Amino acid sequence: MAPAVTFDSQPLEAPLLLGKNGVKGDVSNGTYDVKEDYNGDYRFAPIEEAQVSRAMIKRYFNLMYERAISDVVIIGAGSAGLSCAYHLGKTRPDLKITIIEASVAPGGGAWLGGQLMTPMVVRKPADRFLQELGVPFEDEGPFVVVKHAALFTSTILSRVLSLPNVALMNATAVEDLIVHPDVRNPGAQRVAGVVTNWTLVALNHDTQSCMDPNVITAPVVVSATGHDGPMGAFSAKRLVSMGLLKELGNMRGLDMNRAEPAIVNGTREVAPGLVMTGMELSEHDGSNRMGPTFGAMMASGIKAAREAIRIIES
Ligand code: 48N
Repeated sequence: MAPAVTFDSQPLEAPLLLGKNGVKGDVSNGTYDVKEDYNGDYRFAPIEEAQVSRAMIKRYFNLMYERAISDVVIIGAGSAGLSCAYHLGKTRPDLKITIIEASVAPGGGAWLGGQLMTPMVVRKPADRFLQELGVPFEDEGPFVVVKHAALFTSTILSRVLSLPNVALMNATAVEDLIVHPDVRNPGAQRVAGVVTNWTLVALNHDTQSCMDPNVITAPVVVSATGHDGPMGAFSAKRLVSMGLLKELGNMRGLDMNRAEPAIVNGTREVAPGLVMTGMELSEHDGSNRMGPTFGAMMASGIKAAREAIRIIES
Protein backbone atom coordinates (compact mmCIF):
# COMPACT_ATOMS: atom_id res chain seq x y z
CA MET A 1 0.00 0.00 0.00
CA ALA A 2 1.57 3.35 -1.04
CA PRO A 3 2.11 5.64 1.96
CA ALA A 4 -0.50 8.38 2.37
CA VAL A 5 0.91 11.63 1.03
CA THR A 6 -0.20 14.87 2.65
CA PHE A 7 -0.38 17.83 0.34
CA ASP A 8 -3.12 20.13 1.61
CA SER A 9 -4.99 19.83 4.84
CA GLN A 10 -6.45 16.48 3.74
CA PRO A 11 -4.17 13.45 3.40
CA LEU A 12 -4.63 12.05 -0.08
CA GLU A 13 -3.76 8.57 -1.22
CA ALA A 14 -1.48 9.59 -4.05
CA PRO A 15 -0.24 6.73 -6.22
CA LEU A 16 3.49 7.08 -6.41
CA LEU A 17 4.46 7.55 -10.01
CA LEU A 18 7.19 5.19 -11.09
CA GLY A 19 9.33 6.16 -14.01
CA LYS A 20 10.28 3.50 -16.52
CA ASN A 21 13.37 2.72 -14.56
CA GLY A 22 11.43 2.44 -11.31
CA VAL A 23 12.60 5.80 -9.90
CA LYS A 24 10.00 7.11 -7.46
CA GLY A 25 9.05 10.79 -7.57
CA ASP A 26 10.22 12.27 -4.27
CA VAL A 27 7.04 13.60 -2.69
CA SER A 28 8.03 13.00 0.93
CA ASN A 29 8.73 16.58 1.96
CA GLY A 30 6.82 18.53 -0.66
CA THR A 31 9.88 19.10 -2.79
CA TYR A 32 9.72 17.68 -6.21
CA ASP A 33 12.78 16.49 -7.96
CA VAL A 34 10.95 15.52 -11.12
CA LYS A 35 13.23 15.39 -14.06
CA GLU A 36 12.29 16.98 -17.41
CA ASP A 37 12.99 14.10 -19.64
CA TYR A 38 11.98 14.36 -23.29
CA ASN A 39 13.45 10.96 -24.03
CA GLY A 40 10.30 9.02 -23.26
CA ASP A 41 10.21 9.44 -19.46
CA TYR A 42 8.68 12.86 -18.95
CA ARG A 43 6.80 12.83 -15.63
CA PHE A 44 4.82 15.37 -13.61
CA ALA A 45 4.82 15.91 -9.87
CA PRO A 46 2.08 13.56 -8.61
CA ILE A 47 -1.15 15.21 -7.50
CA GLU A 48 -4.78 14.15 -7.42
CA GLU A 49 -7.55 15.64 -9.59
CA ALA A 50 -9.23 16.97 -6.46
CA GLN A 51 -6.21 19.17 -5.81
CA VAL A 52 -6.71 20.86 -9.19
CA SER A 53 -10.28 21.75 -8.26
CA ARG A 54 -9.34 22.81 -4.76
CA ALA A 55 -6.56 25.07 -6.05
CA MET A 56 -9.04 26.87 -8.29
CA ILE A 57 -12.03 26.89 -5.92
CA LYS A 58 -10.01 28.18 -2.98
CA ARG A 59 -8.62 31.10 -4.94
CA TYR A 60 -11.67 32.03 -7.02
CA PHE A 61 -14.19 31.95 -4.23
CA ASN A 62 -11.82 33.71 -1.88
CA LEU A 63 -11.61 36.39 -4.54
CA MET A 64 -15.41 36.59 -4.85
CA TYR A 65 -15.71 36.80 -1.07
CA GLU A 66 -13.01 39.43 -0.73
CA ARG A 67 -14.16 41.53 -3.75
CA ALA A 68 -17.81 41.60 -2.67
CA ILE A 69 -16.67 44.92 -1.21
CA SER A 70 -14.48 46.71 -3.73
CA ASP A 71 -13.27 50.31 -3.95
CA VAL A 72 -13.80 50.64 -7.71
CA VAL A 73 -15.63 48.34 -10.10
CA ILE A 74 -14.81 48.68 -13.80
CA ILE A 75 -17.44 47.24 -16.12
CA GLY A 76 -15.86 46.10 -19.37
CA ALA A 77 -12.30 44.97 -20.10
CA GLY A 78 -11.96 46.57 -23.51
CA SER A 79 -9.24 49.07 -24.36
CA ALA A 80 -10.90 51.85 -22.34
CA GLY A 81 -11.66 49.69 -19.30
CA LEU A 82 -8.19 48.12 -19.27
CA SER A 83 -6.48 51.52 -19.69
CA CYS A 84 -8.52 52.76 -16.74
CA ALA A 85 -7.63 49.67 -14.67
CA TYR A 86 -3.93 50.03 -15.45
CA HIS A 87 -3.70 53.74 -14.61
CA LEU A 88 -5.89 53.41 -11.52
CA GLY A 89 -4.19 50.27 -10.26
CA LYS A 90 -0.74 51.78 -10.64
CA THR A 91 -1.64 55.23 -9.29
CA ARG A 92 -3.59 53.91 -6.30
CA PRO A 93 -2.17 50.54 -5.23
CA ASP A 94 -4.23 50.88 -2.02
CA LEU A 95 -7.52 50.55 -3.92
CA LYS A 96 -9.28 47.23 -4.51
CA ILE A 97 -10.16 47.43 -8.21
CA THR A 98 -12.43 44.75 -9.66
CA ILE A 99 -12.99 44.43 -13.41
CA ILE A 100 -16.15 42.66 -14.56
CA GLU A 101 -15.99 41.38 -18.14
CA ALA A 102 -18.90 39.58 -19.80
CA SER A 103 -16.84 37.71 -22.38
CA VAL A 104 -14.60 34.79 -21.62
CA ALA A 105 -11.86 36.68 -23.49
CA PRO A 106 -11.18 40.19 -22.19
CA GLY A 107 -10.02 42.83 -24.66
CA GLY A 108 -13.29 43.84 -26.31
CA GLY A 109 -12.79 45.27 -29.77
CA ALA A 110 -9.04 45.77 -29.45
CA TRP A 111 -7.85 42.44 -30.87
CA LEU A 112 -7.99 43.79 -34.42
CA GLY A 113 -7.57 47.23 -35.99
CA GLY A 114 -10.46 47.71 -38.44
CA GLN A 115 -12.28 45.46 -40.94
CA LEU A 116 -10.45 42.45 -39.51
CA MET A 117 -7.10 44.00 -40.38
CA THR A 118 -4.62 43.54 -37.56
CA PRO A 119 -2.49 46.73 -37.28
CA MET A 120 -3.68 49.24 -34.64
CA VAL A 121 -3.56 53.01 -35.30
CA VAL A 122 -3.06 55.36 -32.36
CA ARG A 123 -2.95 59.12 -32.80
CA LYS A 124 -0.48 61.17 -30.82
CA PRO A 125 -0.24 62.05 -27.93
CA ALA A 126 -1.74 58.68 -26.94
CA ASP A 127 1.51 57.04 -28.15
CA ARG A 128 2.94 58.03 -24.76
CA PHE A 129 0.71 55.43 -23.15
CA LEU A 130 2.10 52.78 -25.50
CA GLN A 131 5.61 53.86 -24.48
CA GLU A 132 4.67 53.58 -20.80
CA LEU A 133 3.37 50.05 -21.41
CA GLY A 134 6.38 49.10 -23.52
CA VAL A 135 4.35 48.39 -26.66
CA PRO A 136 6.55 48.86 -29.75
CA PHE A 137 5.15 50.83 -32.68
CA GLU A 138 6.09 52.44 -35.99
CA ASP A 139 6.09 56.22 -35.89
CA GLU A 140 4.25 57.76 -38.81
CA GLY A 141 4.46 61.39 -37.60
CA PRO A 142 1.03 62.44 -36.28
CA PHE A 143 0.16 58.85 -35.46
CA VAL A 144 1.81 55.55 -34.68
CA VAL A 145 0.98 51.99 -35.73
CA VAL A 146 1.23 48.92 -33.51
CA LYS A 147 1.98 45.98 -35.79
CA HIS A 148 -0.86 43.90 -34.34
CA ALA A 149 -3.69 45.12 -32.11
CA ALA A 150 -3.25 41.97 -30.03
CA LEU A 151 0.25 43.18 -29.14
CA PHE A 152 -1.32 46.17 -27.36
CA THR A 153 -4.18 44.20 -25.83
CA SER A 154 -2.08 41.28 -24.61
CA THR A 155 0.53 43.68 -23.19
CA ILE A 156 -1.95 45.84 -21.27
CA LEU A 157 -3.77 42.71 -20.08
CA SER A 158 -0.56 41.28 -18.68
CA ARG A 159 0.34 44.60 -17.02
CA VAL A 160 -3.14 44.92 -15.48
CA LEU A 161 -3.26 41.31 -14.27
CA SER A 162 0.16 41.63 -12.66
CA LEU A 163 -1.06 44.49 -10.45
CA PRO A 164 -1.76 42.95 -7.01
CA ASN A 165 -4.76 45.20 -6.31
CA VAL A 166 -6.58 44.55 -9.59
CA ALA A 167 -8.86 41.52 -10.04
CA LEU A 168 -10.50 40.44 -13.29
CA MET A 169 -13.72 38.42 -13.27
CA ASN A 170 -14.35 37.47 -16.89
CA ALA A 171 -17.28 35.44 -18.23
CA THR A 172 -19.20 37.50 -15.68
CA ALA A 173 -21.83 40.05 -16.68
CA VAL A 174 -23.06 43.14 -14.91
CA GLU A 175 -26.82 42.83 -15.21
CA ASP A 176 -27.82 45.75 -13.03
CA LEU A 177 -26.51 48.61 -10.93
CA ILE A 178 -26.84 48.97 -7.17
CA VAL A 179 -28.47 52.35 -6.46
CA HIS A 180 -28.79 53.84 -2.96
CA PRO A 181 -30.06 57.17 -1.63
CA ASP A 182 -27.18 59.63 -1.98
CA VAL A 183 -26.17 60.60 1.57
CA ARG A 184 -24.04 63.38 0.07
CA ASN A 185 -27.09 64.79 -1.70
CA PRO A 186 -30.39 64.02 0.11
CA GLY A 187 -33.20 63.17 -2.28
CA ALA A 188 -30.80 62.06 -5.00
CA GLN A 189 -29.68 58.53 -5.85
CA ARG A 190 -26.12 57.26 -6.08
CA VAL A 191 -24.67 54.25 -7.87
CA ALA A 192 -23.11 52.07 -5.16
CA GLY A 193 -21.97 48.94 -6.97
CA VAL A 194 -23.03 46.35 -9.51
CA VAL A 195 -25.23 43.29 -9.79
CA THR A 196 -23.47 40.39 -11.49
CA ASN A 197 -24.12 36.93 -12.80
CA TRP A 198 -22.21 34.38 -14.84
CA THR A 199 -22.68 35.64 -18.41
CA LEU A 200 -24.21 32.36 -19.54
CA VAL A 201 -26.80 32.79 -16.82
CA ALA A 202 -27.36 36.46 -17.68
CA LEU A 203 -28.01 35.41 -21.29
CA ASN A 204 -30.54 32.77 -20.29
CA HIS A 205 -32.94 34.51 -17.94
CA ASP A 206 -35.60 34.03 -20.64
CA THR A 207 -35.18 30.27 -20.61
CA GLN A 208 -34.51 29.63 -16.90
CA SER A 209 -36.29 31.64 -14.22
CA CYS A 210 -35.12 32.50 -10.71
CA MET A 211 -31.37 32.53 -11.39
CA ASP A 212 -30.73 35.38 -8.98
CA PRO A 213 -27.51 37.36 -9.27
CA ASN A 214 -24.64 38.32 -7.02
CA VAL A 215 -23.63 41.84 -5.93
CA ILE A 216 -20.38 43.75 -5.62
CA THR A 217 -20.52 47.03 -3.71
CA ALA A 218 -18.20 49.93 -4.51
CA PRO A 219 -18.38 53.68 -3.98
CA VAL A 220 -17.31 54.22 -7.60
CA VAL A 221 -18.26 52.31 -10.74
CA VAL A 222 -16.54 52.99 -14.08
CA SER A 223 -18.63 51.83 -17.04
CA ALA A 224 -16.75 51.06 -20.27
CA THR A 225 -19.09 48.61 -21.94
CA GLY A 226 -18.62 49.86 -25.48
CA HIS A 227 -21.01 50.38 -28.36
CA ASP A 228 -24.66 49.49 -28.03
CA GLY A 229 -25.08 45.75 -28.51
CA PRO A 230 -26.42 42.65 -26.71
CA MET A 231 -24.66 43.78 -23.54
CA GLY A 232 -22.92 46.94 -24.74
CA ALA A 233 -23.73 50.45 -23.58
CA PHE A 234 -25.12 48.65 -20.55
CA SER A 235 -25.02 51.41 -17.96
CA ALA A 236 -26.19 54.13 -20.39
CA LYS A 237 -29.27 52.06 -21.21
CA ARG A 238 -29.85 51.19 -17.54
CA LEU A 239 -29.67 54.85 -16.50
CA VAL A 240 -32.51 55.52 -18.95
CA SER A 241 -34.63 52.60 -17.80
CA MET A 242 -34.20 53.57 -14.14
CA GLY A 243 -34.95 57.23 -14.85
CA LEU A 244 -31.50 58.62 -14.08
CA LEU A 245 -31.04 59.66 -17.74
CA LYS A 246 -33.85 61.08 -19.87
CA GLU A 247 -32.84 59.33 -23.11
CA LEU A 248 -29.84 57.89 -24.92
CA GLY A 249 -27.89 60.35 -27.06
CA ASN A 250 -27.19 57.56 -29.59
CA MET A 251 -23.81 57.52 -31.28
CA ARG A 252 -23.51 59.70 -34.38
CA GLY A 253 -21.72 58.98 -37.66
CA LEU A 254 -17.99 58.70 -38.08
CA ASP A 255 -15.93 61.85 -37.63
CA MET A 256 -12.59 60.93 -36.12
CA ASN A 257 -11.42 64.45 -35.41
CA ARG A 258 -14.58 65.30 -33.46
CA ALA A 259 -15.07 61.88 -31.90
CA GLU A 260 -11.72 61.25 -30.22
CA PRO A 261 -11.46 64.53 -28.24
CA ALA A 262 -15.18 64.29 -27.37
CA ILE A 263 -14.77 60.86 -25.76
CA VAL A 264 -11.65 61.84 -23.82
CA ASN A 265 -12.88 65.26 -22.69
CA GLY A 266 -16.42 63.96 -22.10
CA THR A 267 -15.34 61.11 -19.80
CA ARG A 268 -16.93 62.05 -16.49
CA GLU A 269 -19.23 61.14 -13.63
CA VAL A 270 -22.48 60.88 -15.60
CA ALA A 271 -24.50 59.99 -12.51
CA PRO A 272 -23.44 60.17 -8.85
CA GLY A 273 -20.93 57.36 -8.34
CA LEU A 274 -20.87 56.33 -12.02
CA VAL A 275 -18.08 57.35 -14.40
CA MET A 276 -18.62 56.56 -18.08
CA THR A 277 -15.86 56.24 -20.69
CA GLY A 278 -14.87 54.73 -24.03
CA MET A 279 -17.40 54.09 -26.75
CA GLU A 280 -20.23 53.65 -24.26
CA LEU A 281 -20.01 57.39 -23.72
CA SER A 282 -20.82 58.02 -27.39
CA GLU A 283 -24.13 56.21 -26.82
CA HIS A 284 -24.79 58.26 -23.68
CA ASP A 285 -23.81 61.67 -25.10
CA GLY A 286 -24.61 61.17 -28.78
CA SER A 287 -21.04 61.93 -29.85
CA ASN A 288 -19.53 60.70 -33.08
CA ARG A 289 -17.66 57.47 -33.60
CA MET A 290 -14.00 57.59 -34.60
CA GLY A 291 -13.52 54.38 -36.58
CA PRO A 292 -10.46 52.13 -36.10
CA THR A 293 -8.25 54.47 -34.08
CA PHE A 294 -7.67 53.63 -30.42
CA GLY A 295 -5.96 56.65 -28.87
CA ALA A 296 -9.22 57.95 -27.43
CA MET A 297 -9.90 54.59 -25.77
CA MET A 298 -6.56 54.71 -23.98
CA ALA A 299 -6.74 58.38 -23.04
CA SER A 300 -10.39 58.22 -21.96
CA GLY A 301 -9.59 55.22 -19.77
CA ILE A 302 -6.86 57.23 -18.09
CA LYS A 303 -9.28 60.15 -17.69
CA ALA A 304 -11.83 57.76 -16.13
CA ALA A 305 -9.19 56.59 -13.64
CA ARG A 306 -8.53 60.20 -12.65
CA GLU A 307 -12.25 60.83 -12.27
CA ALA A 308 -12.57 57.77 -10.04
CA ILE A 309 -9.74 59.05 -7.85
CA ARG A 310 -11.33 62.50 -7.69
CA ILE A 311 -14.60 60.99 -6.49
CA ILE A 312 -12.89 58.77 -3.91
CA GLU A 313 -10.88 61.70 -2.57
CA SER A 314 -13.84 64.09 -2.53
O1 48N B 1 -13.84 47.33 -26.80
P1 48N B 1 -15.16 47.58 -26.18
O2 48N B 1 -16.39 47.24 -26.93
O3 48N B 1 -15.34 49.11 -25.73
P2 48N B 1 -14.22 50.23 -25.50
O4 48N B 1 -14.99 51.49 -25.26
O5 48N B 1 -13.23 49.79 -24.50
O6 48N B 1 -13.46 50.32 -26.92
C1 48N B 1 -14.21 50.58 -28.08
C2 48N B 1 -13.31 50.33 -29.28
O7 48N B 1 -12.98 48.93 -29.35
C3 48N B 1 -14.04 50.71 -30.53
O8 48N B 1 -15.21 50.39 -30.65
C4 48N B 1 -13.28 51.36 -31.65
C5 48N B 1 -12.45 52.53 -31.18
N1 48N B 1 -14.21 51.70 -32.68
C6 48N B 1 -14.84 52.84 -32.80
C7 48N B 1 -15.84 52.96 -33.86
O9 48N B 1 -16.01 54.07 -34.41
O10 48N B 1 -16.43 51.90 -34.23
O11 48N B 1 -15.15 46.78 -24.78
C8 48N B 1 -16.32 46.75 -23.98
C9 48N B 1 -16.23 45.50 -23.13
C10 48N B 1 -16.39 44.21 -23.97
O12 48N B 1 -15.31 43.34 -23.69
C11 48N B 1 -17.71 43.63 -23.51
O13 48N B 1 -17.72 42.21 -23.45
C12 48N B 1 -17.83 44.20 -22.11
O14 48N B 1 -17.30 45.50 -22.21
N2 48N B 1 -19.22 44.35 -21.65
C13 48N B 1 -19.64 43.97 -20.42
N3 48N B 1 -18.98 43.38 -19.41
C14 48N B 1 -19.70 43.11 -18.29
N4 48N B 1 -21.02 43.40 -18.16
C15 48N B 1 -21.69 44.00 -19.16
N5 48N B 1 -23.00 44.29 -19.03
C16 48N B 1 -21.00 44.31 -20.36
N6 48N B 1 -21.36 44.88 -21.54
C17 48N B 1 -20.26 44.90 -22.32
